[in-house]
Amino acid sequence: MSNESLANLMTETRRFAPPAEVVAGANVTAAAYEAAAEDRLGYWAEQARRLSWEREPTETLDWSNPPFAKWFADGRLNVAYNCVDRHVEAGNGDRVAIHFEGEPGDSRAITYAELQREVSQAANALGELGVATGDRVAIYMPMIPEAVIAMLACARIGAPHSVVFGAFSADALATRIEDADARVVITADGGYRRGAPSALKPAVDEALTRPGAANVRNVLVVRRTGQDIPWTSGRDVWWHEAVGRQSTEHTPEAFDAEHPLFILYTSGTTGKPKGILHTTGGYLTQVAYTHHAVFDLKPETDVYWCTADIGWVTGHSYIVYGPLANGATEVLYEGTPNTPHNGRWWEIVEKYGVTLLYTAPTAIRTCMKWGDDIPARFDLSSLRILGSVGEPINPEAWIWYRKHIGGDRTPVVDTWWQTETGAMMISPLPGVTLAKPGSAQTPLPGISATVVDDDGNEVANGSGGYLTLTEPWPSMLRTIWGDDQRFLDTYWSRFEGRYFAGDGAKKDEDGDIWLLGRVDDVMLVSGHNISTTEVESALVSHPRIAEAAVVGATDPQTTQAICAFVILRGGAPQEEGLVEELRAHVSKELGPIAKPKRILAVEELPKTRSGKIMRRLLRDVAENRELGDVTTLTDPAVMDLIQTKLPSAP
Ligand code: 6R9
Repeated sequence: MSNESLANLMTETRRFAPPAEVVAGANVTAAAYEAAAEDRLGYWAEQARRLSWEREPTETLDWSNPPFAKWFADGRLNVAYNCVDRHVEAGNGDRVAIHFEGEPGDSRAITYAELQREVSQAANALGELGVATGDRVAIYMPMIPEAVIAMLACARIGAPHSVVFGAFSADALATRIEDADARVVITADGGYRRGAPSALKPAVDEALTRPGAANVRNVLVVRRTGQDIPWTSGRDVWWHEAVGRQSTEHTPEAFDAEHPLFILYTSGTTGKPKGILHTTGGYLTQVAYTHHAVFDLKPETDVYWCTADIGWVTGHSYIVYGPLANGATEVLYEGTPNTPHNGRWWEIVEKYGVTLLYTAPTAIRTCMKWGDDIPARFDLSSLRILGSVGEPINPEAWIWYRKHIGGDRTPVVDTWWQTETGAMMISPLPGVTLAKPGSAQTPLPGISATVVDDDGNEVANGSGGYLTLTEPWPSMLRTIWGDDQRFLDTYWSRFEGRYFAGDGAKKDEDGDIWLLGRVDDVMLVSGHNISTTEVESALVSHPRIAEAAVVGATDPQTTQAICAFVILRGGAPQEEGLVEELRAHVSKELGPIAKPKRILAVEELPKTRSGKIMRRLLRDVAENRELGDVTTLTDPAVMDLIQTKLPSAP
């Protein structure tokens, strides 16, 4: 974005007031914004009191060595105690913490009292395997309760975990084990995906043949599928044996608020993955607070479900730490949304009476593609708040989500945040905000964010630029594991004294924030910077389009030409004249400058496991280049499919 700030093309005028019953009982009201504006640090100090501290902090923020922050530095606490034991001590041991639903249909309800026993056993087992405070543990698991238990057991003994997506390759796992210098790996024989057992353990075995993984002493293996797996005796240990025989009691030790809690790797577009480091007190404060505020959680009555994988930061913050710190009852689902049928998610909502649902735009658009009749077969009337995270949610997908899942009654909260921010940063509040489909709208109370131009000056309302965070926040990343310099270069060098998020954004006439996608994805067309998100949203607002991915491909006349890959609603066949109609539609919605030069109908788009479209691969296709790294794709075969669709001439 060097020539001109982002063009501000899209206008969306629909508005949705919060429902009266949510307003009436809201956990957080408009007064919170005022309180936080008046005394930001005081506000966070108050939120920290949601937690049980062994030693209450007297200091809120130490910003004496920016951007290396210390929050609540003289406080001491144990994360697992906060997420489990204190709820049992408060008399809620019989409350279900986790309703586990396996993909094959097996299910298991785990109360807080049971969770306490199992986490204690796992903590004892890790101790027996010689895992000491500060040692790193890699977790490579399917979406089963033991994954959550393993994370909490690590937190309990102060051993930072590094969770690696179960779908990542042995290579990706090896790099992450090596970078964090993990001592133990926790895994499973396999998990169920798409109706079949899918092995995990062989990838661990392969990863551990690499020299960088030489410090791994033990592999703790959960038996989930019962499939045959290779076994290295002396090194490999069964979970049910090593954990099963332990005492169900374990005394949690308190750690400093800045004790490392976890490392989570995020793969930028270039370079080796960055190990994002999160610590204890500030992180837990902000995940607990935001989950309470944005989902308006009532732990006695709500049933919460976040569909993310625990290998993604959303799983860390909003399956494990936020909801459990708040004593929530939540659903944990192992499998895919279409196994054994396209209505599986909605069946689960009906079965458990889910009231709060948190998912990603990619999933919503996939459900749009499958058709409105599928959710209509289930009773979704228990739902009261719907959340979205991971990508900008196109206004049409937002409307569909509210209407077909939320019965045209529930607020939709579009939550912007990152692995690096640890917790939600920009989001409506369900009992306060007049909602605008497609906008994350307002920094949460206590959060300071704005949109700036190339020179770092705040843009006027109605203009676009770069999203920056202007004040430190409790759950901020503390550094990149082992690479302080890269931490400074990546996030703190672009704008003096501010955190650069890497996202384009605009402020509308009311000052509300609209996210416009990664800055790397912004297109330059005849001197205008145009956001991929806006063109995609315009395409998705056409009744025939379920999903769209837009990239700028090098073009001799216009620098870049807009190239769109679209998935048709209800599938092919593609009617004659559709491409022209779509181009005209975008032109009408956004103006002629945003009209795609090429539009290609495809069956699938390349996505990461967290549901983000990998536009750089589509750019490779559009520019007839060899494909870059595809290892973080959910399904690398998608790229072959797309390439066979490519007509030889534009
Ligand atoms: C939580 C998570 C972070 C990037 C972020 C942005 C995109 C996430 C969004 C959103 C628009 C939202 N993103 N939520 N864009 N609206 N509500 O996704 O973390 O995997 O690190 O990705 O995702 O581009 O910078 P992470």
